[in-house]
Formats: sequence, C-alpha cells, structure tokens
Amino acid sequence: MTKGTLPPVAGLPPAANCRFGAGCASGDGLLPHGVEPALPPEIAAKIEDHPCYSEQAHHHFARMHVAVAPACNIQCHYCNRKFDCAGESRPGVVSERLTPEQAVRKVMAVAQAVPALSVVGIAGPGDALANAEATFRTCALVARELPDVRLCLSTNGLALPEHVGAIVAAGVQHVTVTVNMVDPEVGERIYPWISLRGKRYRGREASRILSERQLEGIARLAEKGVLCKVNSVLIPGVNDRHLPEVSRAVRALGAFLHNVMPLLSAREHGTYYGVSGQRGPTAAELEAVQDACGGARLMRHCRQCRADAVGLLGEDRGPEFALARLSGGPTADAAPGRAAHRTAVARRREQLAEARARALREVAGVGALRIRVAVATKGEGRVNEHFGHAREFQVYEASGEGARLVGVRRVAQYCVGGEGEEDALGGVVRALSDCVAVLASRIGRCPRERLREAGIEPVQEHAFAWIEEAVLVHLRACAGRAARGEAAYPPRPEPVALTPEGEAREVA
Ligand code: CLF
Ligand code: SF4
Repeated sequence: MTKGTLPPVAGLPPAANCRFGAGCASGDGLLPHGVEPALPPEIAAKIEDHPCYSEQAHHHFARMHVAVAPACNIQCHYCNRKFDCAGESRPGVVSERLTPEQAVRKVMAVAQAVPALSVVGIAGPGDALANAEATFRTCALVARELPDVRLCLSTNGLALPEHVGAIVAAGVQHVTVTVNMVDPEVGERIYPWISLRGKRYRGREASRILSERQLEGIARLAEKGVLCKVNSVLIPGVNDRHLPEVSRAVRALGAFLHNVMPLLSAREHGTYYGVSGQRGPTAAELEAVQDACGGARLMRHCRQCRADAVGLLGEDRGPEFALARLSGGPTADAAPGRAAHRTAVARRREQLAEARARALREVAGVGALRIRVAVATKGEGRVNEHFGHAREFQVYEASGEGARLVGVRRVAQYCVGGEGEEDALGGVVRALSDCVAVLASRIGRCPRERLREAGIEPVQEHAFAWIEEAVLVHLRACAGRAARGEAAYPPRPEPVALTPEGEAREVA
C-alpha cells in the first residue's frame, strides 16, 4: 500500500465502504458532486439555473409551480384526484387551483419576493397537457411578464405528440414526462385506464398506447431541442427490475435526464396502491435502482414537490403567496433583482470551484476510504442550517475522487418552538444511520449525545463552509485518525432499512 492510503474500513455498513469497486469512476459514469459531464455550451446554458436539471443549480435557484391543470387523462394506481399529481408531486391537497390570470398574478408576487426564482413550472395537480388551453395561456402570460424566467412543464405524455409544436411555440425548453414502464405487461399493473380522444382504454392496451405516445413525444421533443427529463416512480415488485430498461429506452430517444423517485404510498392517501398495501421502496432499494439506471445524468436531488410549491427545492413558501394574501396593486420590475442574484451566484460558483480544487488536493492520499456524511443546508451550497431546524439532510459520499450527492433524506424537524421533539430526533438518527457524521451550523447538546450513541459524529466546525469542501475536509480528518491507528469514525451499530423519508421499515 502506498504511504497515506487506507483500505476500506471493516465493520462499516456496506454503504459507508466503497459500493462501486473499480467501476466507480469509469463504468457507470457517476461523477463527483459539482462535476457536470461536459455539455455543449447551449445545453449547459439551458440548465445552469434550472434547479431540477442541474444539481449544482438547486443550491442557488428557486422554482415555482402554478396549479392551473386540474384534469387528467389517465389513471395511475398511485394517484387520488384529491391530491397533487404523484408523478411530479408529493401527495397533498393543492391549496388553491388557479386560472391563468390568477397564476400570473401569483408569479409576479413571487418574482418580487424571491430573486432566486428562475423557473415557473406547471406540474398539475392533474396533467399539464390534459389542460392544454390553460397551460399554454399561462405560459404566454408568464413569458410576456417575465421573459428571463424559464418555463417548465410536466406531463404523463399521453397528449404529448400533438402538443410538441405548441410547446416549442410557447418557448418551453424543459419538459418532464413520467414514464414508469415501456412494457405494457408492467404497465397494466400501474394504469387501470387511459382516455384518448373521447375513448377509454383499459388493461394492457391502455399501457401500450400510453407507452407508444410517451416515447414518440420524447423523441419529438429531442428533435426540436427541448430538454426532456423523464421521471419514473419506483414501485417495488412492479417496475423495480424494469426501470433500467426504461432508462435505456428513453435515453436512446434523447431524454436528457432520468429521475427515479420513490412511490409514496399510505392508506390515508386513498390511492389504489395505498389501500391495497403496496409499499414504497426503502432508501437502499431506491439507491440500488438509481445505480442500476446509471448514467451521468441521473437526478438524485428531487423533492417530489407539490403542484403549488414555491422556493428552493426542499423549501415550500407556497402559503406566503396564497391569492388572498396578494396585494393586487402594481408590482415593480423585479428583473434587476434576478440579474443581481445571477451575478452573485456566478461569484459563489467561482469560490466553490476554488474550494473544491483545494479540498481535492487535501484528500489525494486517502486511498480507498469512502464515507457518507449528512449535511444540513438551507442553500447557497453551504453548511448553514441548524441541526434542529433541518427538515431534510443531504447525504454525500466522499472519497479521494471528490464528494457527490447520493440522496436527500426528509425528516421531521427536531426543534419546534425552541423545544426538542424526542420522536423527531429518533427519526433523524434512523434516517442518517448509514452516515458516519452529520455536518450542521449548530447542533444542540442533546442531539450531539444521541448522534454519538448512534455512531454518527456531530460536526459543527464547518459552519458556513462550502458543503463539498467541508465533506472532504471531514474525510481527510477520518483518514488522519486511521493513519494514527485510531478509529476513523465512531463504531457503527447495525443499519436499519429506511424509507426514503427516513422511517425505519421491516423488510422481508
Ligand atoms: Fe417543476 Fe418539475 Fe419543472 Fe422542476 S419540479 S415542473 S422539472 S420546475 Fe424538480 Fe420537484 Fe422533482 Fe419535479 S424537484 S418534483 S423534478
Ligand atoms: Fe394522477 Fe398525475 Fe397519474 Fe394523472 S398522471 S393520474 S394526475 S399521478
């Protein structure tokens, strides 16, 4: 072994040691966080401020959804019409459905208050293209008022082929298509029916038609230069083994990005799957399928947002902009604020690139050591959230090659109204059970003790540092301890199987 290199550490849960072996850097195309695969400049320009299409951008830019699309033309077994479109949204009632005119009023109000706003999306609560008139009118109104803000649509794809021309004409450059199967035998376990040109189709035929039209639509979008993201809902036992084939098929047609999301299923949602007991995947199952789908452009930072979400991903400021709270008066031009924000982000990105390069030099000698670290952040790419205020943790995998985001774990907030919630703390500890450390700007005494008991090192010394740099500096510290013959990190209890929301789950 070369001086300064370390073997994988025995006794760690598999996730904390190298899971990728020699293929990590080459075979599956996984890249360290912050390193986008080389893209043609015109594509890079299209994603640099889109928080969903670029993982880097999600630290700095906000999206808002306008709920102008209530109807749907298909039925998914994971959807209940009372709830947001589960293909793009976390189940939860949309607070208010909007007309295009109301939507643009809301967009103007958000633009005033949120200079980070870069994208306006239509993602339900039904299907954007099953409500084509309202969708395209909204696009036209938003484009007229805020020409520097991107337009984004989400659709199940059934009505996509005949709307590609309208999408291009509306100036929409980003379209998400939810594709859960390319095999109608799989599809008939997901879709009971579709409705096309006034006729209802059921069973395998419904899925065959849906799949053909989804794939045709994706190919046409690619031909027209519209960036297409494919969302797939991972349904254990239904399409888990099938999704790599979906990934290959949609990429072959020109899809830019694949986003594999966990099925959110609970009896109280009133969905077919919820009522029939179909479970969602564990965090490990989700990650395994994401890895199997591979490819450099696999989205791992999706938050399954509501169809009326506002703010950075992971933040929902929607209630602040309810119609009843809008003043209705004229609004000032917010474009200079957005331009200033973009300039500030460009500066931050330069600083981040310097910090990344510095940190990579620091970890050059850590050998095969590979760890997982959870980070509390509220944006800007920094460790800048208190442990007790975090409602999610970003999980990074760090090695000598760099740091990359592997997932986001949602948790119940531990500190509410100044009081620590014991149950919530237990949930956070379980959700982070595959991590050797948690980095936050501040961690209280109680959670520090509890984290240590669970073998997770509480780390506050990187408060306000760049995330990547902080994660890599922590890796270096672990390596240094091991080089001195000490434990690289606290002893690890047995990991538990977790849902992607951080709940422990029995797995047969
Ligand atoms: Fe919205 Fe979707 Fe556009 Fe993003 S969300 S319409 S592409 S602007 Fe993003 Fe939210 Fe995940 Fe969607 S995090 S659910 S992928
Ligand atoms: Fe529900 Fe969306 Fe499926 Fe339509 S496409 S049934 S709104 S999840």
